[in-house]
Amino acid sequence: MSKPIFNPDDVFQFESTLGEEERLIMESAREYAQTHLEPRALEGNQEGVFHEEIPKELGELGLLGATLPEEYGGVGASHTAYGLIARELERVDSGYRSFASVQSSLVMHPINIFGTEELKQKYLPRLATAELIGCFGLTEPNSGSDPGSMTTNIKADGDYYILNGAKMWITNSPIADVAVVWAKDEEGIIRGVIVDMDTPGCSAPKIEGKLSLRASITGELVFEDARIHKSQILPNVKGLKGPLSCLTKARYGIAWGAIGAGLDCYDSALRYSLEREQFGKPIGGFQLTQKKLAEMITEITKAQLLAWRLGTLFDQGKATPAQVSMAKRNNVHMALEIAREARQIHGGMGITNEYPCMRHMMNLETVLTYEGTHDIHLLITGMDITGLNAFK
Ligand code: TGC
Ligand code: FAD
Repeated sequence: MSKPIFNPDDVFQFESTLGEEERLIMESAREYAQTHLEPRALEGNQEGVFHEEIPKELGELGLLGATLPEEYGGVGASHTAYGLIARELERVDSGYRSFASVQSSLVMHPINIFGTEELKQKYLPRLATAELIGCFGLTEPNSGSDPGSMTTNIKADGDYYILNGAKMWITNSPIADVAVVWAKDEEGIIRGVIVDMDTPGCSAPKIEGKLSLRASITGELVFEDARIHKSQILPNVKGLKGPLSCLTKARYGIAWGAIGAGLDCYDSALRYSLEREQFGKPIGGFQLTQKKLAEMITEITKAQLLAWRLGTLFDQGKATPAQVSMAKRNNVHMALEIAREARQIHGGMGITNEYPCMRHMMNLETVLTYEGTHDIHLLITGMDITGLNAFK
């Protein structure tokens, strides 16, 4: 048996199952991310700046809302292709995968599945090109893991709703043209409202001082008697399952994205271990370093097979929220552990910005927390196993 060329991206050759379009999407996302995105993402992370020209570049390549039909600006891509886009963006920096997750899964997806034809025509093609930037407002200052306790509300007033409340930790909000906002109606039922952010009474102050996801822009959403036309409501969903079903799609993308961050750390650690010599030989020649590297690539490969299978289940309409929770939790934790191990292999150099491990590690602390914390996903798995709810 001839020895295969070792490709850390594809140890078990899942890429041989990709269709031509999936492969093209993966390659174009990778080429763009490595060549054009990386320099600005690294500088943006250092300076705490989101480069506002990048969304349009992603849009031009068809990387936003890719699973949507062409008539709404998508390319009708498979969920595996969507996952591979996330992997390639997060291989560079979680901040830009975050941007794409929100635009695609948390803004375009709910408008596509819960919106009227008029709303779809009005927003989706312009979101696909990033002519419009979107954000998703679920979390509030006193309502994080328990979004059902939200207090943001809408009250009917003729042809309008009056929107009041505040959302916290909202990716993209300071630069967003449009926000998908989840609010309770007068009966206490959660509804989705599409808010044009230039409406009087709407503001989005930026959150400063983040030590994680510095290349992403995060803010609040504040609504003070904002008048939103009733045609802006998402008519086809009521209750917490509306926002949670969007999260199911975005969490799936994160399960893929984390693999990209893990691969970048592994790749850097492997190179460093072959170059750096101590005790007269490369540190990659010591058993303890090899143990770290071998365990890293094993965990990445397992995580990727999980994500790949989940993508197939999504395309068949069979993926469950509990499967997504298991994959998001496992894969993000896996990537965070790899970032820490990779940092160790780089010794003192690992704490500098010459190498990617510490930056990925800091980013992944956010990824472990948003879209459902590590422990919340464990409790979802626990409920799936036992049928007993341990949240409340
Ligand atoms: P619970 O009673 O369990 O469920 C309420 C209704 O929702 C249904 N459901 C889901 N539907 C679709 N997808 C899911 N994943 C679903 N999970 C639950 C459920 O069947 C029920 O339906 P129905 O018809 O019976 O009404 O709700 P609960 O109040 O007990 O809460 C459950 C819990 C804790 C799991 C959930 O609320 C949760 O997931 N909490 C975590 C909150 C979270 O993930 N927030 C994320 C905010 S957005 C974000 O972080 C974006 S980061 C973006 C980026 O930059 O990438
Ligand atoms: P809390 O819910 O207060 O949790 C604190 C701790 O308590 C956690 O460890 C949690 O696991 C634990 N805990 C809570 N409940 C239980 C329980 N029942 N049992 C055991 N332990 C429990 N939200 C949006 O809506 N849109 C966005 O675009 C968005 N982007 C974000 C970007 C960034 C950079 C960050 C940091 C967050 C973002 N979020 C966004 C918010 C994110 O989803 C929340 O931070 C997350 O859901 C956790 O909520 P919390 O921070 O209020 O923590």
